[in-house]
Amino acid sequence: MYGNDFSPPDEVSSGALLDQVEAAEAELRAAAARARAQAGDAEPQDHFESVIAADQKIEPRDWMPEDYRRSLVRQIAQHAHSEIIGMQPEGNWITRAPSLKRKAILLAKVQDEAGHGLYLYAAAETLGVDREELVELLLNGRQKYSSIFNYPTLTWADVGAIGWLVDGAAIVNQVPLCRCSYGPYARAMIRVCKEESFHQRQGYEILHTLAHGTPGQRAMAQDAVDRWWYPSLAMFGPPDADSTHSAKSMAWKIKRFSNDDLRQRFVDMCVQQAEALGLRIPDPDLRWNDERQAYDYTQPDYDELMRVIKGDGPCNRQRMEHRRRAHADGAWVREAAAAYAAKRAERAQREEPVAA
Ligand code: FAQ
Repeated sequence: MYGNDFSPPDEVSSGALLDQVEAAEAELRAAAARARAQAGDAEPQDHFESVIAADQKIEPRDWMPEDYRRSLVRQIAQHAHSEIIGMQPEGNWITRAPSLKRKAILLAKVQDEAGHGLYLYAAAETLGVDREELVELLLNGRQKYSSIFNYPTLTWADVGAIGWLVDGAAIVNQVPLCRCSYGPYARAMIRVCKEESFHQRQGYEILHTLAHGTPGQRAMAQDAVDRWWYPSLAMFGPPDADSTHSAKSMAWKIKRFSNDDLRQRFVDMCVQQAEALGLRIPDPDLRWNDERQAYDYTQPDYDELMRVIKGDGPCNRQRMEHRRRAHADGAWVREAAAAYAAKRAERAQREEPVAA
């Protein structure tokens, strides 16, 4: 079948299918309640804790503490906003990519980031919040997005450095989130991580090509790595001692590793990759520590991280202005989609078969 060459699903039968899904969900809820009663932990809090202790998933239909729900909404929304705002630094290079092939790859990558935003907003919505509400919180500055997207992309090599370092850091951070205790977030992360791996490779390949090109291209690649290294280390958040959410998030198995543990893992991974690229990591104190079996390295400037998070980075204003403008420009699309959905719902109601 090609394009529109298929008949639309029969609305009555899709209604019946949804009824079947609803009935199956109700049966699952009842089965879960029976299992709890049999196990003797009829209290929802006990059930929640036993699910977490057994490394199982909390699902939207399950009872969960309000704090757990709120913490997930905060993290997932911030993550979703990051994917959407994160389209800007690289989107800036789509029209200037050096070849048709590079342009096509970059277009696909930036579109993937939009898709990640959508999976994540959808995961957040299973927690009883509305996407519109979350977007509003971003636009009025009450929710954040990752600090990394407040740095400028000055040359084509920055697209390579973002792929290698920023997507690389995102993978190190997000692979453990595939085992997060909240089912919809964990499942969204599996798909996101698969796509991020491709993103990282394309960045690495851009840098590899530049690093093995003319002296000018090589210098451009090194300059990009010099500028993106420390902001990438800062992506993992404040040091453990200053991390406000880590203790709770780790007890709830939302986060599986601390900010510093993931940062270390990232540094250890990058050293060999930089050698293979033939590029230098801009840290004179980077050296292998035999005792710790890990690299010693210079920490990023956490005061700078806090300034950027609070809105005072090189591109914060520009990023938010662009997002507000894009949101306003898209108003007619949202209105049209809502009108169409209302029309379909009205028609489905009119045609709904009367129950016998
Ligand atoms: N930027 O107590 P913690 C990507 C905030 S996606 C901004 O340690 P937590 C893909 C934190 O929210 C990148 N804010 O917090 C891509 C909290 O403030 P709050 C995004 C930061 O949650 C690639 C406060 O500081 N990834 O790159 C940052 O336990 C290329 C205290 O911190 C995710 O969101 C920061 N760097 O740990 C797309 C992953 N760090 O909320 C396009 C999911 C900390 O109390 C192109 N998130 N803060 O006001 C996480 O894993 C966690 O939320 C952390 C922070 C690790 C980011």
